[in-house]
Amino acid sequence: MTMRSFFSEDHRMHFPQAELSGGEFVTPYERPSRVEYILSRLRERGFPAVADPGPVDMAPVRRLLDPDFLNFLETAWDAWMAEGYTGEIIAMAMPTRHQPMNRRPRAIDGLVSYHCHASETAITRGTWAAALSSMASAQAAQRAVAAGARAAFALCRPPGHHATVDQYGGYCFLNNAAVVADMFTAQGAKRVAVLDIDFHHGNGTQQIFYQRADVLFASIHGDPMDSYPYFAGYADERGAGPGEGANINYPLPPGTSYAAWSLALEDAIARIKAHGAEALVVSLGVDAYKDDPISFFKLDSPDFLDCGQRIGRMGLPTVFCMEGGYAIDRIGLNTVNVLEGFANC
Ligand code: 5XA
Ligand code: ZN
Repeated sequence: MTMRSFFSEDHRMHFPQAELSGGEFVTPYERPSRVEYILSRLRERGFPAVADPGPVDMAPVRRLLDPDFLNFLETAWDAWMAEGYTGEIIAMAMPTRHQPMNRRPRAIDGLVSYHCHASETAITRGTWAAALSSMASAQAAQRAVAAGARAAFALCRPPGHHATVDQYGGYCFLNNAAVVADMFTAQGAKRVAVLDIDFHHGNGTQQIFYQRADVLFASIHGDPMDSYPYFAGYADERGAGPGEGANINYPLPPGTSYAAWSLALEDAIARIKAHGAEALVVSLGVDAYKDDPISFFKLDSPDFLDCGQRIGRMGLPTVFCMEGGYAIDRIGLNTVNVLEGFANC
């Protein structure tokens, strides 16, 4: 197995104690131990030792994301502490319809709400550092592929695909996959594709590229009528302006089997080929697994091998960015199955 993986221990700096779920505070599903299962499975299956990514390159991040948002993420904890608060940062009032949505408040509580779209996601003292380290892994994987590797795996934590140009939520702060795709185009690729196979719609990635023709975004996910993020991910969201037709959503119902899921994957693959993508970024979540505690598809572990093979047969230079997956004792197996299927096809 020759695929290289990048990973930073600094992910540990983000470990909220609580997630608001079903009206209760629970230990977050998105927790540091997730990566241990992936690391040990990579070792067991003979992947090369994971490499530390080195420092983040802020230029590609700043090129794509809102400067006020970046400043907010960097300074939110100190501002929260200065207010005298002692708990973790949790957003309470979000900008919504029927009121002007674009005013940016001064108070830290208001800023948190302005920059957040889902209150399950807490910010802690180390969140910014961890988000940067996650981005650093994604960038290191991109550099490896840009330098000629067929593929690389970024073991990103926290994940990224729900983060928009200026909002966090769904456990995501910085959109790793989007920055990687934009790095490819900035380096000269005319056309790139992002394929999101996480159970949840990649609403952040969709938003970032919605008006762009050069980056195709395809996402296979739980129907937002029934699942987070609820307000994006519908089939009629096809992109806008120059990006019209370059956004493809496959919302699928509860109980979806691999037979049905893989039909959507084949369609997405055909669209990526038709787009003429020169590089591929895969938002690799494995929460489509049948026993995932917060999802409702029925994929089984061998299905992830097959999925990896189908993606690999596209023959594109590929960066995998880790996203979700919460059946923790299977997250390693399912993730590495995708990578191994890809590598062995
Ligand atoms: O891919 N996104 C996730 O796995 C997070 C979903 C959070 C739902 N509250
Ligand atoms: Zn997910």
